[in-house]
Amino acid sequence: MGDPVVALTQMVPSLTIRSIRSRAVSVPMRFALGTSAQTVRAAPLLLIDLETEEGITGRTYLFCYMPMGAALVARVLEDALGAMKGERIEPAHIGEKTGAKLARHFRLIAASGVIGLALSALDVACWDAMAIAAGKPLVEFLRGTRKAIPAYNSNGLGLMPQEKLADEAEELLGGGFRAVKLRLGYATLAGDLAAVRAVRKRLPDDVAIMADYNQVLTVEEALERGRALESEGLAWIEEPIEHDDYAGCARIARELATPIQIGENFVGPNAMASAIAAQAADYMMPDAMRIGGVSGWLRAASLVSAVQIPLSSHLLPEVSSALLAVSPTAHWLEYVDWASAILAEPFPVVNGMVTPPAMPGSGVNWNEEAVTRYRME
Ligand code: SMN
Ligand code: MG
Repeated sequence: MGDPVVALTQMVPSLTIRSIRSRAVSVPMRFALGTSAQTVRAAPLLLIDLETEEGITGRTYLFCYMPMGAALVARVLEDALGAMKGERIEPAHIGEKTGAKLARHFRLIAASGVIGLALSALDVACWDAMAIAAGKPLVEFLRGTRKAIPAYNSNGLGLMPQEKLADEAEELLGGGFRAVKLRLGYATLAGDLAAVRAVRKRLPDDVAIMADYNQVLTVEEALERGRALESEGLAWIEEPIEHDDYAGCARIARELATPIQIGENFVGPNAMASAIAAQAADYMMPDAMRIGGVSGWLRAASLVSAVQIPLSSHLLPEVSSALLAVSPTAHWLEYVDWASAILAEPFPVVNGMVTPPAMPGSGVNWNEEAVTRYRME
């Protein structure tokens, strides 16, 4: 099997990296996200403009988890420009040359954490620029078609009192969603069960419910809670334990009938390869901004395709729609509306499905007025 990135050596006008501009915004969330780790009420986003000598700008945004994350990534981008300025952007070059050069630049400090986020974001911005230069939507530039992908509504449904949870779950079906994601990890197993049942009872039977523990359990707790949840019909149980305990995940996946989902914390396709080798999960859901951008995603998609593991996305729905459309085992797109307020073009959800944007590139451009309103200092 050839490298899926190198295989995409299409004819694109040559582009040369000139500068990187990044701006941090904090966008209020309509639904707070109360995870077992912490509650997020505003989305800290870093908006990235990669400018080329040829006048084409590649763009992407990065969800930075906490406001400080945006400042750190911005600092990494400044440093990365030193290694990237004057480099050409081409599919093969971005993976094999510019990407490799950047990886070498950051090797000693390690290309993970905020540095990994920055490198992934740069990769996405480069692919956006290339697709724009070719005059094609990203999905077509990747040799796919603009097909609709099923999306689940991942806004809200954080840890909260049951009555409020059921009301919110119902509200989240607006836009025609037929699936939602519930955060679990209440203090007790009874709390988790009550939350799942409150949502299940309120929603139509055919609406799928995913559940995310955000790594809060031990293996033993996960087995106990997982067994108790077995008859609740969850579509999957996500990150029950520490994300990189693949042996522990494998044990849970083996012992529970409910599918186990992991992947948002895979840093680069090698992490996914290790998880696959360990049979750590039934489903996988890398985040484009940790797996290595478009280049990393394409490699990851080809890894799971070889073993027929269903592939879902994590955050960044606009770009992920194009990535899932070219992934042979595409499963669910995680939809969050956090960037909607600062995007120039809406990213519509129709009957719970999303379609990769039609405009050249990934479809990400800024609503400058909103950017000014939400700018972080
Ligand atoms: C999540 C995403 C972003 C911030 C916090 C938690 C979560 C998910 O793990 O999968 O949506
Ligand atoms: Mg998750």
